[in-house]
Amino acid sequence: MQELSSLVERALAEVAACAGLAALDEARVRWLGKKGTLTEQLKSLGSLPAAERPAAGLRINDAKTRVQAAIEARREVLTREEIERTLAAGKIDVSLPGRGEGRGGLHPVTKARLRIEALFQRAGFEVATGPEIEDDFHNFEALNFPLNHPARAMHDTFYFPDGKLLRTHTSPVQIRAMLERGAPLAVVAPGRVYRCDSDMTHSPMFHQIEGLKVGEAVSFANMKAMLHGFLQAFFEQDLAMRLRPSYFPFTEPSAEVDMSCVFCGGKGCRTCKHTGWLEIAGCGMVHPNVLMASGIDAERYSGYAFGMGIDRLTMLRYGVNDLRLFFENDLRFLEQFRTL
Ligand code: 2NL
Repeated sequence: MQELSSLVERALAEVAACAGLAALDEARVRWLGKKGTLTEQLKSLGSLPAAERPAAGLRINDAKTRVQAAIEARREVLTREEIERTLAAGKIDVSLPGRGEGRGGLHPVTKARLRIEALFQRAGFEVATGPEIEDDFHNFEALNFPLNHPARAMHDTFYFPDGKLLRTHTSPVQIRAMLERGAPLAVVAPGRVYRCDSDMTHSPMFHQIEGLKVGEAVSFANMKAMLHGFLQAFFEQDLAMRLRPSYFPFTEPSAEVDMSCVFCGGKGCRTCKHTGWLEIAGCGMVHPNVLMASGIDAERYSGYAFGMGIDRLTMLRYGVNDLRLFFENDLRFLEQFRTL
């Protein structure tokens, strides 16, 4: 009896002295574990005379319960202390000054578009815009894509259930301009266009600018001079330009526009795949069917048209080598184009 109460005293003192949860658990094992001091006391009951066993058993169990309760109480205190410590370590001082607000700036694609628009405006073109959700007539039919024409497949189109579609080029804006204003006419149509295409160099949404000039004596030579002048102004350098025969349903004749590589000057490098040339636009004389579908007398008027990708022009002008940078809106990237 004397021995048991002094054991309990020692156990309670040890528990009270435990400074951490690990130490407390060690104390628990030492006193109440399988081979713990109090457990051993219970095991030694067998050596007592049978008459004394029930009373002794009760006392030992009472001792275990007291030690157990002390351990639980201590565990609660230590746990709370640990939570307080964790909270204090992770404390956020909400009165600290912030990192500052970024000043923002125009996206490089926007900067390039505005530059392109300004150059064409200086050459007498008006800027026209139109809806991104279009119908088959303005996106295809008026542009001389007959129904089931294979060229429609070239334009991996996003369709809505009602038959409407996301425009695959900004040509429909120019069709609308011709229908609304008639000839003569000179417009550029910049904007977002959509094609079901996505990889390292193709985004399903990209930016295009198309141009259209319709008048009584608008020629292929006029188009060639205007495109060459535009490219030299946009890149602020003397550039060679060449036209290669091509095919579009909405122009005849049609051509691809190449310019001498802005990085190597035509000597050959990675950007131009060692050809010295960069493919930069498509162009041609507006097909008479397109003029007629747009309410313009194709006997009296002729026109040229062209289209180019703004994203690619932006990459070449600012030396951006990865299209994905345009879509991440990483301020460290965008900051490099800030001019203010
Ligand atoms: C390209 C080729 C081109 C046109 C777009 C056009 C518009 C009308 C009538 C006739 Cl309303 N043509 N646009 C003409 C030739 C080429 O774009 O490679 N674009 C990125």
